[in-house]
Amino acid sequence: MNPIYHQAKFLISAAKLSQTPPDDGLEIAFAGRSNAGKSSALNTLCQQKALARTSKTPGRTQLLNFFSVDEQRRLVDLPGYGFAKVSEKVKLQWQGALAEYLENRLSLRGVILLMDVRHPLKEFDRQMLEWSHQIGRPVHILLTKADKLGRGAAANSLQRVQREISQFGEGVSVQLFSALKRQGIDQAHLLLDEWFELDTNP
Ligand SMILES: Nc1nc2c(ncn2[C@@H]2O[C@H](COP(=O)(O)OP(=O)(O)O)[C@@H](O)[C@H]2O)c(=O)[nH]1
Ligand SMILES: [Mg+2]
Repeated sequence: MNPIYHQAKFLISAAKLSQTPPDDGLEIAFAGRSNAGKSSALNTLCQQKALARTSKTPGRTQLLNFFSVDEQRRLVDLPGYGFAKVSEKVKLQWQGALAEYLENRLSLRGVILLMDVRHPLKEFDRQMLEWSHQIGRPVHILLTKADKLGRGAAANSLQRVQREISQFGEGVSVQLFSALKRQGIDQAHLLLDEWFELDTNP
C-alpha cells in the first residue's frame, strides 16, 4: 500500500457545491447505498479505524464528506440514499446534490461504487453507472461483504455483475471485497494508485 493513504484526514463536509474544497488536483469519489459498507471500505483502504466515522455525526449523512490524502489528492464519501429511512423529498435533494457534483467536478478522476455482494445493481447503482458513463468517468465496483457468501456464490455474483457491466466497455470494472476479511485490498489500491497517478511500487 502506498503510505499516503494512511495519512488521509477528514477535510470538510459540504451540503452543496459552493462548500466543496477548490476543484483542483485529483479526486476519487466513493458511492454506494447506505449500509453498502462504504465507511468500512474507506477505513480499511486507508488503514485507519475511524477515518470515515469522523463524519458520521447525525445530520451529516446527506453531505459530501471530503478527506485529503495529500495536497493534490482527495477521497470523497458521497451520500447514498438507497437503504436509508428518509422521505422522497430528502432522497430527491440528495440525488440533486450528487448529480450536481458529478456533472461539475473537474478534479473527479473516477468513482468507486460499493454494492453488497448479496444485492448488487440496485436502482441507485444503475443510476451511478449511467451518470458516470455520461460524464465519461471510470467506475470501479467493490462487491462488499464478500465474506458473507461462500466462494462459489461470491464468484457467481461477480460473474453476473461482470456480464451486466460489459455494455459500458473498459470504463467499468468489478472485484470482490471484504473489509472484515481484508480481501481485495491490494486490487482496490491498484485502481486508486492508477487514478491518483501514483507509482504503484514506490
Ligand atoms: N461481514 C461484513 N460486514 C461488513 C463489511 N463491511 C461493512 N460491514 C458491516 O455493514 C454495516 C454497514 O457498514 P458501513 O461501512 O457503515 O456502511 P455504509 O453505510 O455504506 O458506510 C456495518 O454493520 C458493518 O460492520 C464486511 O466486509 N463484512
Ligand atoms: Mg457510511
